Amino acid sequence: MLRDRHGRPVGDHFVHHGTDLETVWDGPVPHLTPNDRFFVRNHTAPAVVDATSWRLLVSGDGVGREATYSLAELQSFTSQTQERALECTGNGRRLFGTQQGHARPGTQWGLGAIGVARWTGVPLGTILRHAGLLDSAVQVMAVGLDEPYVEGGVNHGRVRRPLPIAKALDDVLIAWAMNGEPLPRDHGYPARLIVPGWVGIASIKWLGELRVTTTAETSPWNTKWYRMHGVGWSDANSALDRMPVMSCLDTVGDSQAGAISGQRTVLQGRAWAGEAAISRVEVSTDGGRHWHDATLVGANDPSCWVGWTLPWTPGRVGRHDVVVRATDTTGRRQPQRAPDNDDGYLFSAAVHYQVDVACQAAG
Ligand SMILES: Nc1nc2c(c(=O)[nH]1)N[C@H]1C(S)=C(S)[C@@H](COP(=O)(O)O)O[C@H]1N2
Ligand SMILES: [Mo]
Repeated sequence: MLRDRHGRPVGDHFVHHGTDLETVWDGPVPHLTPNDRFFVRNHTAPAVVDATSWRLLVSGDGVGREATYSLAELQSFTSQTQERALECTGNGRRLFGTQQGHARPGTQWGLGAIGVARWTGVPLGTILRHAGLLDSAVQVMAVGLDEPYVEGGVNHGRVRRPLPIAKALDDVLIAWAMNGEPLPRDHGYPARLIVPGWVGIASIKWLGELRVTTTAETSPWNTKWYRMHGVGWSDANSALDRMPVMSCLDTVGDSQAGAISGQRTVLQGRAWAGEAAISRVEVSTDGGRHWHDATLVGANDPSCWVGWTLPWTPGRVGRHDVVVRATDTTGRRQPQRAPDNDDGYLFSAAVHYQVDVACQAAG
């Protein structure tokens, strides 16, 4: 079997960006993303963890006592299984260049740095309370077991990011299973956080420690990266937590491009919105002059994605500028332009697709 320089099989339906893998679909997109098609974003190499000797350490001045948990101990608490999306903060970064004319450095993701899985685990709040969470605790620093991240000769330490206590106690899971299987190594075996609706970096993989504190601590992953930098951004408005509302077109009829003039076809896609659900998807086939309401298809749960469809009978042959935009249940609607920022985070603009309508083939 052919393998790339990171030891992964090639020809595996992913777009390879160095250590990162982007999901690509060439047809209808299933509601649940299979584990072997789920995007991968690794700062270094996946940690190699022996699950039998692995222990999760809960530490810090925000808990009554330091505690450790084996995988079997975590699994002895009442577990939950939740369908949740996981999306990289840089999802759609390539579009800052292709659609807005300001290419931004970093992994040039299209819209394939998101997936939805059924995650099984124990609520983070259950474990924090079991460890004697104090009322005065303000945050949890989740620390990964992958190798310290070194960039430009600077060692930034282990991948870690603080989570405010309110979110930690709300709907965060310490997950050990993904779509009914143990977490694959690339996705954080044996356990990771799942922080629904928030920037992907919050969902720390290969979880090693939860440092609970009564004062706010920072890490480079919420000061240097995963924060808006550039013109118009300041300390007051640049912190990142919830993901924006977003939508995409997946198929036109049976293919990704091309329909037949005069014949009815169907446009299909998905929409998602961080912690929210979707209230509306609109589609334009004339570059945004006229909009049509699409029909939402299937489950429409918060922190997940929903399908949409719209029948379409092209009125002419040639290139069409198809645009999709969604509105979420909190009233956020995708803008025409995503707010620019140096690192190309949170691309949220309505996406334009070129759809070529060919003449009907002769008999
Ligand atoms: N320990 C650790 N956790 C991590 C990362 C990492 O490199 N190391 N990457 C983060 C980022 S940026 C994202 S988008 C998600 C990706 O999760 P996935 O690879 O399972 O799709 O994991 C997050 N958790
Ligand atoms: Mo990410």
